[in-house]
Amino acid sequence: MKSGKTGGHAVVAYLQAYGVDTVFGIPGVHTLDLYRGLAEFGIRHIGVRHEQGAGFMADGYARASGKPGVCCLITGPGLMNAATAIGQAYSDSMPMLVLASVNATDQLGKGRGRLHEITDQNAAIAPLTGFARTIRQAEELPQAMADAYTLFETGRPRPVVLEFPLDFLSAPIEMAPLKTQHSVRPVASAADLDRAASLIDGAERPILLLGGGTVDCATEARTFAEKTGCLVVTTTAGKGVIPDSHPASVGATLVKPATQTLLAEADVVIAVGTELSETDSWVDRLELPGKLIRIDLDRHTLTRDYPPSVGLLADAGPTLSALTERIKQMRDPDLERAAQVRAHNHGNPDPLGRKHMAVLDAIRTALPDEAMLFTDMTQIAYTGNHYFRCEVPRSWFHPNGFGTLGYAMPAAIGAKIACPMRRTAALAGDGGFLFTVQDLGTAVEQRLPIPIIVWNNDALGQIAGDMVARGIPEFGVRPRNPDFLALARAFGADAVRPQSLAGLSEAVQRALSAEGPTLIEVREDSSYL
Ligand SMILES: Cc1ncc(C[n+]2csc(CCOP(=O)(O)OP(=O)(O)O)c2C)c(N)n1
Ligand SMILES: [Mg+2]
Repeated sequence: MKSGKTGGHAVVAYLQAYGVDTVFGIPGVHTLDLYRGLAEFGIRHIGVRHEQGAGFMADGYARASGKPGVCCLITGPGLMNAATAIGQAYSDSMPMLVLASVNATDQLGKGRGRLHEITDQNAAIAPLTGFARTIRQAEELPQAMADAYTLFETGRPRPVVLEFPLDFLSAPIEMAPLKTQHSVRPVASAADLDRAASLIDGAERPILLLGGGTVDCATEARTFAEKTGCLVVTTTAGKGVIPDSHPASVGATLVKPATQTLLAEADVVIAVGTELSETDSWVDRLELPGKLIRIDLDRHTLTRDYPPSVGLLADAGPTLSALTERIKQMRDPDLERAAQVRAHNHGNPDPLGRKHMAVLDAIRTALPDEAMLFTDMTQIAYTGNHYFRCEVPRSWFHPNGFGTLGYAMPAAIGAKIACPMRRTAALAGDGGFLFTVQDLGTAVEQRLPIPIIVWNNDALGQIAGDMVARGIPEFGVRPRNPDFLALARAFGADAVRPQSLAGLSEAVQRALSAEGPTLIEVREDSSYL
């Protein structure tokens, strides 16, 4: 070994060259040489109890910081355990770099029953990624990393899986000088910007619709909205890009009929960084009879399902600014119409919705505007998706597209690790929480002051309701629950069951400055709700 370095070192050297300082994972015999590199380069390693947690943590890390979250996983079961979380990141356009080992080059595809073997690991994971690639020699590494970061930084971000055969990881190599590469995002042509601006100038009832692709351009979006007199709607992923307290905002209410009518009445809709998918509106197709201007970094998303009158393949922030400059006259927004829509959207909740709102209000009171709340697939989060008040982007997080149970707590852990100064909380149902309960171990170990609010109805409540609505008797929707407080304490976490809404706010506040995580159980049948 001339340089004393191996393939594993080269991989980690590249991580460092791209600014990675934290990796989520769990070591195994197949990743020893990667871990040798991680240890030598002093990269922070966050240990998990199950690889799905590593995936969700990397997702939370990315969602909070905008930087790719990185996982280090063993061949076969390690990577497959993280597949669900990789799918969630794919669905919600999160940058994630997954480094996995794979069997030795001369064993690939042979099905000989080698340890951790999948006959074609790359094929098993590829559909959940932007791309998945096998790196057989050191010379392939710079291009693979450059391709990954080009996707993360200039396209619609998706997870990237790089798999490294065991013989590559352990082989001695001559370390070549590291070559990193950063690309620029596409820019709209002046002619297309002019066409879009003239449609907007001619509009009488314009609407700005902001998706998850706009979380880093709150200022540009607001300036554009205020000059054009647009009323503003966001998707769940775009929550907070325009403050919910802004008088022209109707919030993240794409699921609400009054907002859908508002869009149907618009003569121009400017949809930015959104794929307008089923899970954004929960209707098969939004009615958008007016002119549609779309801005997106992804060529396919730009035209899919809702072909635009003008499609701008470009970065959201600079494009909104370029359009703002071209707009000829200031227009006043129809604030009365916005107020009407807001009143319709949040009036007359059903009894369960009322309980959700009371609990969400109590949580909101305890959180500063810039806190981050990670939510799971639970009914209270579905209410919160449109009801919870957000003033800044990257403050409400939900596993939108893939809809994965077990997301909230590990994603909150990853986010808190990415942004330790931002207060961070998780909200999960009793069913969803148990999917990834073991990640409490990581939260305790890392001493993360995260309130984990468990909304407990002792049921897979949404599914029970769906069954009843379809005339199916409840079946398989009342699993026996553990004692959540005892369970949390067994991991070394604090645990409380508040006795009032004020007590809930206090418990959340206390948990935000505790020495470690606190499980806060809120029962749907609490007498105070
Ligand atoms: C991984 C995964 N498995 C199954 C589902 C289907 N599913 C969606 S919501 C839900 C019920 C979750 O129960 P809980 O977390 O207690 O929330 P509640 O609906 O009771 O508020 C189920 C089983 C899913 N979304 N994800
Ligand atoms: Mg439940």
